[in-house]
Parts: sequence; structure tokens; C-alpha cells
Amino acid sequence: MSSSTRPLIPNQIILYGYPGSPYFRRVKQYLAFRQISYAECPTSPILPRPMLAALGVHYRRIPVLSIGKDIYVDSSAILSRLDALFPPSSSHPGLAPTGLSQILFRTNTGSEGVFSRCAGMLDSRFPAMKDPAFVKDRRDMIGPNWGSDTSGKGRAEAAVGLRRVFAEVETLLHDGREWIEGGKGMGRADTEAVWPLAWTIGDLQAGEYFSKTEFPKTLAWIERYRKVVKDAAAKAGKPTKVEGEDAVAFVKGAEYSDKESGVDSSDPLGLQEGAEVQVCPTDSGTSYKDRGKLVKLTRDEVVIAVKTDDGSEVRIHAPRWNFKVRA
Ligand SMILES: N[C@@H](CCC(=O)N[C@@H](CS)C(=O)NCC(=O)O)C(=O)O
Repeated sequence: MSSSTRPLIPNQIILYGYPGSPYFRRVKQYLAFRQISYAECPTSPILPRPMLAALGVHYRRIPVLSIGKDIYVDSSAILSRLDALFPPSSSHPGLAPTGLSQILFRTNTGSEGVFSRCAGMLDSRFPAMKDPAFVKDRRDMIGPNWGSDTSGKGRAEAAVGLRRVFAEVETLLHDGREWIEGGKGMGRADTEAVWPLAWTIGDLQAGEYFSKTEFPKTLAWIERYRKVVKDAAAKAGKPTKVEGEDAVAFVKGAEYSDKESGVDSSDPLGLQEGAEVQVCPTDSGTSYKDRGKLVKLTRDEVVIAVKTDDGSEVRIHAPRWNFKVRA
């Protein structure tokens, strides 16, 4: 596409991902709820993802989000940055602030907790699992036995863990409250907790383990969430679609949206600003590592400057939770 016909990028935000990814949807649902306009760059569900490779990103999971020349990997890092850039206002409705349950869910819904059980529900009955290219891609990432269970036992075992999670949510909603910590509006705790369970009931067709009789309040809460984000998405309108090449050109030509740098001197790793470091997740996709110069290190975030395919520079931002930084 010629530069004169390149789409405008709302708020300089581009979200990369594919519709089947529940983490990608988590971010889309947040953007819709907050009424934040953005562009979407569709990726394949499997490697290669040439637009991310061209930007110098080795991290292989989805979603990824760029704001100007800053690239955020991991949905939690993405949401934190958007929270900071778009405080609640009349144009951008906020999530009701919540307390302890938000903290608990934030720590436990990810890849080592609830989500791993949800992913365990995927078995040979799903079309993607019959696609040899998809299975090979995930085996390269996760291990050679991934997806080999055809007995249904893995799915049943995953359901055992998830039934406990549903029961816990049922307890939290015991008094008829609409949202986990009470109050009128959907809160941060709800958005931390609900998306893997909505995926389980919807795409993973796990309804047989979670009946309306046993979990009436939890199922109603999931429905409530679905309605809120569906209405918000209808109000927000569709994101601008941007093709990979245009996304790459935009990011390379943009400014940094985060101007801050500096290393927290109390950080336990004792690293110096400008040091050459490696950043990678510790929970899944651990062998896909990014290397670059340390720009910023705080309790919650690591930022490195990396080279793109043409030698220009962008910055990758990752959270400190479930990520490792090594010199
Ligand atoms: N902690 C990450 C996890 C992301 C994740 O596991 N995403 C899955 C898709 S839902 C993934 O990337 N799978 C492998 C792939 O798509 O390449 C986050 O919060 O974004």
C-alpha cells in the first residue's frame, strides 16, 4: 500500500493478534469497554508473524501492542500502560476500582494458574487440534507431547481444577451481587477473572461440567460480562484494520510514547542502564528471547531497546511478573 493510502492509526495504537486467542480478546474487550480507538493488525495463529519479526520482536506470544515506537508484550503490561494513558473520563469509562480479589485474580488467572486448566480443555475434538501445522507449532513452543491426549482424560482433569474456580466465583457472588466486589459497575477484579472462564464456556464448549444448577451466579456473571463488552464494542465501532507492512512502517516512523528511562537502584538484579540484557517469559514460550540495551527497569516493568530488520530502533516493554531479565 502506498504511503498516501496508509490508514490513520488511532491513538498510535496497533494491536497484533488473531481472533481465536483469548488473551487477544481480553485486550480487545478492555479497549472496547474503555472506548479507546486503535488499529488492529491481524496475525496468523502460528509462526511466522513477519510484521513482528520485522520489528525485531522475538517474543512469540499473542497479543502484542505497539503505541508509537513502544512495543508491549503480555496482556497485563498492555492493560497497565493503557490504564496509565487513559485515566477514567467521560470519553473513557473506567473499571470500578477493586481490592483484594483483583490482586488474587491478577496473580492466579495467568498461564500458571486458571488459564493452564482452560488450555487443558483443548483436545482432539477441536478443529485446530486436527491441523498438523497448528499442532507442530505448539509442540515447538510447549513440548513434543502437547496435544497428544485423545482419551479425554486431560480434559476431564482440567475440568476438575476449573470446577473449583467456578465454585470460588459462585461463593464471591453468593449474595446476589452483580460484580465480584459489589458496586454498580464492572470492576477490575471482574475483568481479571472472567475472560478465561468465558472462553471455557464458549469456545471450549465445556458447559457439560458447569451446569446452571450448580453455578447459576457464575454463569449469569459471565453472561453479564459478555453483554457489557458486546454493547461497548457496538458503541466503539470496529478497529481500523492495518496490514503488517503498514504497521511496521508506522512503528518505525513513529515517536516513543513513553519518554521515561532509568534503572531503579534498589532493583534486586543490580543491572545498569544501557547494559546488554536478555528478556524472556518464564511461564510459556520461554525459549523466545529478546536481547537489547536496558532502557528502564522498575518493580513492574522492563524496557529494552532492540534493533528492527533495517537496523532502526524500537523499545520492547515487558512486565516483571513471569518474565526474566538477564545480563
Ligand atoms: N501472559 C501472556 C500469555 C499470552 C499467551 O499465552 N497467548 C497465547 C494465545 S492465547 C499464545 O501466544 N499462544 C502461542 C501463540 O499464539 O503463538 C499474556 O498475558 O499476554
